[in-house]
Amino acid sequence: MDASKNFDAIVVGAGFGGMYMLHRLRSMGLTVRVYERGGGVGGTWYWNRYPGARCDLESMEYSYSFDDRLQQEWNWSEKYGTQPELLRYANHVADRFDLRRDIVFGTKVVSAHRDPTTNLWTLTTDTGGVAIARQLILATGNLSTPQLPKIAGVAEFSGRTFHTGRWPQEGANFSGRQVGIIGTGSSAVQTIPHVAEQALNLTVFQRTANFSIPAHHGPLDATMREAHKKKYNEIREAAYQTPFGIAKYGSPTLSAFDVSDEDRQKTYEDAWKTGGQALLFCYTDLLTNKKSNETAAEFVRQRIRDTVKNPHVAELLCPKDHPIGTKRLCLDSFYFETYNRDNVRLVDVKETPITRIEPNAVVVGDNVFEIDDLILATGFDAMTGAAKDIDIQNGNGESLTDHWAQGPQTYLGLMVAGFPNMYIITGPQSPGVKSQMILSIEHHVDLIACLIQKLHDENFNSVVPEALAQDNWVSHNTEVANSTLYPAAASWYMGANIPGKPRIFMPYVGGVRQYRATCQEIIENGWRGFEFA
Ligand code: N01
Repeated sequence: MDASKNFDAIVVGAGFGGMYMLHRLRSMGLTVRVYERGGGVGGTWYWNRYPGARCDLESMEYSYSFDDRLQQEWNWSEKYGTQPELLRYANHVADRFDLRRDIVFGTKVVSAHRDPTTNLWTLTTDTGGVAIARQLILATGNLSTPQLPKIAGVAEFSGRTFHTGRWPQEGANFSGRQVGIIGTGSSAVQTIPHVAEQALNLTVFQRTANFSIPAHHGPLDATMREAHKKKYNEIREAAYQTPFGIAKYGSPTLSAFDVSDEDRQKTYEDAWKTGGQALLFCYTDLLTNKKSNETAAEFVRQRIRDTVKNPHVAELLCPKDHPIGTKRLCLDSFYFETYNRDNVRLVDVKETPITRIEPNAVVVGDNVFEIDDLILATGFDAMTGAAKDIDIQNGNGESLTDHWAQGPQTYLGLMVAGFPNMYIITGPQSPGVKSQMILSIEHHVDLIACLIQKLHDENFNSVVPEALAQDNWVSHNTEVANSTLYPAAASWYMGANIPGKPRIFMPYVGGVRQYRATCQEIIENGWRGFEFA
């Protein structure tokens, strides 16, 4: 066997998860190969280059904590990291820890087959490469497989077509162009104000109105930044003690109905002025009690009506079919204001869906909207798309796609029963997407590293979750979700945005604090639910 093809571990993906996993495994003395489909590191921030792309969590929190010198020396320039700055950060980390020498870029992993006799995984790539390793780590991301809408004629559109999640590296200029955009999720909400400023005109095709809160971006005050750095360790630990892993948003103590209407209104107004996700953290029961939720939802609808001058357009932009926060709350900069521009029009495609796309137009019923460019802000096959895109076979006659036919099943979002030595960073049934992503990534990478270290230390060949432990965890995940309002929305959390995808609520919403405590308790009980062989 060619020695250069053999590694202790293979990591798929060089986003924030894959990068830290590589660093962590290498520091344990393991040989590691990382495959990355993109031409560089950064994952989400490599691909999502659409105008206005930014993180919706503040940069001082949305950053690595594993290396104190890194967090002390890096200076974020803005409150919310812009895509270019986040990508610079990813590249800085790659340089600083000399990560690139173990990453093969521009290469998609096509298959991963396990040999049950040797317990080794063999991977093949779209460039004809083959690599073998005992440990396989999927750092493939939760929002990395763009979803193209199944609309008649979309492939025959003769102008330029963009997907927000595959934006061209060289950018795009829309000056003098008639642009159409399909979708009004987080990506569209950030893209629309920027394109509207450039384009001759912009037509927004909206199926579902979304709640959005002003981000109030701005430069990061150097004094505040330095003060934050001084307390970094404290703040990072405080984040673990909150439901969503964000120190800034602690745990509320009052129900929305513990206070008077006036006090509640004042609290919402303050949260609106703060911007960001603050509004969702005003009361304990906003995501569990429909009536409480409605108080926050109506507050936001009223802000939309105050902002958008045309009452008909304002009403179309008011979300009424899902509780606020049950779809990812969008953060924007002048999104609703954009609808006051003369060159922007909103087309409701809920009542009458898009009929077809013609080479130079989008047709909705009897109306033909001529466009030169089409932007698809139509989202992703979230949480399972990227893993299922690889032909993963466990060597006992089962593929991951078969195993997940009724929806994803994992133990702690970390491993899958029947698939030994295969780990997922922030997989389904983990808090990942419902938390500060980098915090959850670091937690998972550390757990995976501990498991692998245990295999080495105790001369085990493999680790796999017990089927019963997995079943119980999946049921618990569903029970927790059903005790909230989350399942009330047809969201990507539910797989509802992909025709035919099983509807199962995928993220763990019991909170970061509870999740970490559960993991800790499992470890203290000899990694209960894991089988070592
Ligand atoms: O995707 P989405 P996204 N006809 O799935 C519409 C993260 N993120 O890329 O709701 C008409 O939310 C679809 O309509 P509907 C964040 O977690 C973070 O915007 O299905 N419309 C919806 O409006 C976010 O939640 C940041 O009825 C069609 C839109 O397309 C996640 O990524 C920034 C359609 C898709 O919205 C995904 O966000 C960006 C059709 N045939 C993203 N098909 C930040 O950190 C789809 N749609 C700030």
